[in-house]
Amino acid sequence: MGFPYVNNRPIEPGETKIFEFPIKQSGTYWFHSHSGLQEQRGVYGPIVIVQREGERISSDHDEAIVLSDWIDENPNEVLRTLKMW
Ligand SMILES: [Cu+2]
Repeated sequence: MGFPYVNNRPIEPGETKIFEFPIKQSGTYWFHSHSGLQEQRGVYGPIVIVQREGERISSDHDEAIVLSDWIDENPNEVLRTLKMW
């Protein structure tokens, strides 16, 4: 819901921010941080928006699985290396 210093001020550590926005479609999406290299450090996850009514797939339960690549290197070091090329 925005970028720090572009359309929002950063959310400080320990602070809570509630975003309100109209939901126009259902589906599985993901959220991720745009602060520094937090996304590369794992600040991301799934968001599942279930439609209120209409046709639904019947199941016992749903699970969201997030697949990602990972490197044990410091993200700042990875970025520094990428900028060398
Ligand atoms: Cu993004």
